[in-house]
Amino acid sequence: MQMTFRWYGEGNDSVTLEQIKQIPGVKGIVWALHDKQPGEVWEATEITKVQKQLEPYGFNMEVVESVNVHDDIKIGLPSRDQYIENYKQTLRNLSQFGVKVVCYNFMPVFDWTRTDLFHPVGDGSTTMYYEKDKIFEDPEKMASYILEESGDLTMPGWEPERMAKLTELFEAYKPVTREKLWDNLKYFLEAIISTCRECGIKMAIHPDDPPWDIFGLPRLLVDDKSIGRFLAMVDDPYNCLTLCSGSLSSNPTNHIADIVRKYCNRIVFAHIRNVKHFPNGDFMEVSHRDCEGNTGVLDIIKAYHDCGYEGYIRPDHGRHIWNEKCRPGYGLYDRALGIMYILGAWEMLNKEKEH
Ligand code: CS2
Ligand code: MN
Repeated sequence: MQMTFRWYGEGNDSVTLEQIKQIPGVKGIVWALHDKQPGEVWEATEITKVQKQLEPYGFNMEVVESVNVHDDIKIGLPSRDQYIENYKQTLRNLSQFGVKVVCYNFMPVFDWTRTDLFHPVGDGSTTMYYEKDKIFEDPEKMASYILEESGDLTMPGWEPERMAKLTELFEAYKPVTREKLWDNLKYFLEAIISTCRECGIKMAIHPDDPPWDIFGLPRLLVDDKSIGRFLAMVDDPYNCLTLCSGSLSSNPTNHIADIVRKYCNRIVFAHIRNVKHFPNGDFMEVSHRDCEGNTGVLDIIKAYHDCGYEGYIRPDHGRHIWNEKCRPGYGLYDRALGIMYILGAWEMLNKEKEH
């Protein structure tokens, strides 16, 4: 496996490349052009800027998270074809810079959703929390809460420009049933897959987070069965998965290590996040240490190791510790601890295999 670290770019992240360089084992930066709107072409001149920033540190830029998919593609409007053409052009431009994997999601309207971004844990740290009863009935309220909490930093999937048009967006999604959304995902993938092959870029869909419908909007990638449906729907080696352990394990009936073993040949990007469940269905994000949560982090790492996983991996959300002021889930310290935990387990498994 190849260890990576997500970085939101200069002026858009409290973490610096210099700091990331000092975390053992990190080979690549998971990056994106966060000021681009979904549907816009990422120009080579803009990508070059990121390349120049990473070069002095020797980081590769092989994984992008995310190239966001325009709502018109998800809704299935006639204008989708132009946005798909733009997406293909972005893929061509990215391939000139050695990009191998593009992580994206197909969630309607919102990316991940939490009811508390800085929930006090009791030891001085804070973490992200999902309280079922607190999930705002009014999506407008939800959006303003998230935007308020994120301050000056852009939150992917919660772009203020899109949130300003929330009522129209919800209206536009009204005719989009679950089956329509599946059709629209298939249409999108079938349209871009030959470009992916030409460019040597694997599309790696991120599961829905949380893995259930919210605000009456359907969500597709939620469990073993739906992942199986997705891979069979466009059965192509360039149609792959970002296996986000934490997103899927927010539903306690999902067994992530089993999912890893079953679909390992189509997983190209692994997100390791640990979640603790409460009996009433609420959940909280915890450190990567296995026993702190219910995700089964060690079983998952073992499953990847048994499968001979050679893809990219990164610690996903961490807590906010040691008074760090950072993006929700994306501080330096807890994710660096997560990396040491993952590498420790991995290297021990390597050793065992040698003997
Ligand atoms: C990420 C997702 O922060 C996270 O939870 O794993 O937001 C992910 O980047 C997107 O859904 C992928 O498009
Ligand atoms: Mn993730």
